[in-house]
Amino acid sequence: MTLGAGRAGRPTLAVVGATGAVGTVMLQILSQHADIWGEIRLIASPRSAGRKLTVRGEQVEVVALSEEAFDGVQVAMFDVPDEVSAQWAPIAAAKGVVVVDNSGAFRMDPEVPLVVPEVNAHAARMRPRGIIANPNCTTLSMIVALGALHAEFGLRELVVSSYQAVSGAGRAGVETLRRQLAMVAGTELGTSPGDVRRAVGDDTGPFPEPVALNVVPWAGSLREDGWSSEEMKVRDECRKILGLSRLPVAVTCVRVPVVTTHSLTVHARFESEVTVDKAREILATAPGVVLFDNPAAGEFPTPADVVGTDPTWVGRVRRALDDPTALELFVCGDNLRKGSALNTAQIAELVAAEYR
Ligand code: 2RA
Repeated sequence: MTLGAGRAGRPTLAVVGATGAVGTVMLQILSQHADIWGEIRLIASPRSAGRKLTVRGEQVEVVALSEEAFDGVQVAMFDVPDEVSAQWAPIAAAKGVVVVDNSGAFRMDPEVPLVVPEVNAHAARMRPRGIIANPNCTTLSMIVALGALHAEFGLRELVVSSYQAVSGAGRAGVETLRRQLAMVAGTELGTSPGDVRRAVGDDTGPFPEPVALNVVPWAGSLREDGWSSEEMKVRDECRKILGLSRLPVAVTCVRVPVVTTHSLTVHARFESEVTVDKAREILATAPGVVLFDNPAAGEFPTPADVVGTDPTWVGRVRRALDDPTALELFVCGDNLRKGSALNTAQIAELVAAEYR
């Protein structure tokens, strides 16, 4: 590819998994953000090699994942399945590449920092394995707002329910919802037990139940005592990012018929009494957060309006009725932007700043 004028001497970035759902959003973000990179090399599985994708207004040919593909690369963002990251991130890191990994392979590794730049940017510099992990999208959809409140009030307990969009389950999740919506559109379904299930058939895609005209109290795979992997991720990741290793966290993850943007209800208990006014002031000024909270005017965040935007949107800010130390919030965040690609890009940009 041709380097644009003035890009010489800047760090080379590799995007591994460039053709996937998150990779596609990543290329948009790289095209929108300040142009800090030299070459941007696009890497994917051998079957995608040779495809041309547009980034920064230029056509770039995708190359196959191999050890040589990392030659001359300073920073690599990985948006690939856990097992691919587990194999290839250490290979890239051994060549001196700083890997920003968006899989679950390294998030809880004590030698791998789990970074949200607005909350714990400092952690990105301590990376003994040469790998920095990006949190899961459900954690990321709320943690910027929580981090700001924690810095002021001191978090003591978290109770969360998620309302997760189908794109969290990848392209297959989106295709499943769209297919099922087409099957139920214009019908009177949703009025008797099992009528939706019979209409959409046995193929429920990546979900255990129909997702159209429904909510499904499940995301991820089964862990001990009935918890889901997604619920455990939220708990473990919040603890690690906030540096609160014993924080009590209770999570229920639910899939809803929304294409993109995860929502969460949050009950957050703090060290001492809180006021809504102070909480609103913090949220209104926290970088990366938008306070959108005027219920009298029907104003609160919803996925339909938040999708495609970068910030964490917060509304319905209330003090708990029975606990003056706790707040209730409704939070929305685009799971493909801040929940994935954007946070990964922000971490990579932190690392790139070290090369200046
Ligand atoms: C989901 N959070 O929404 C997951 C994806 N990492 O299924």
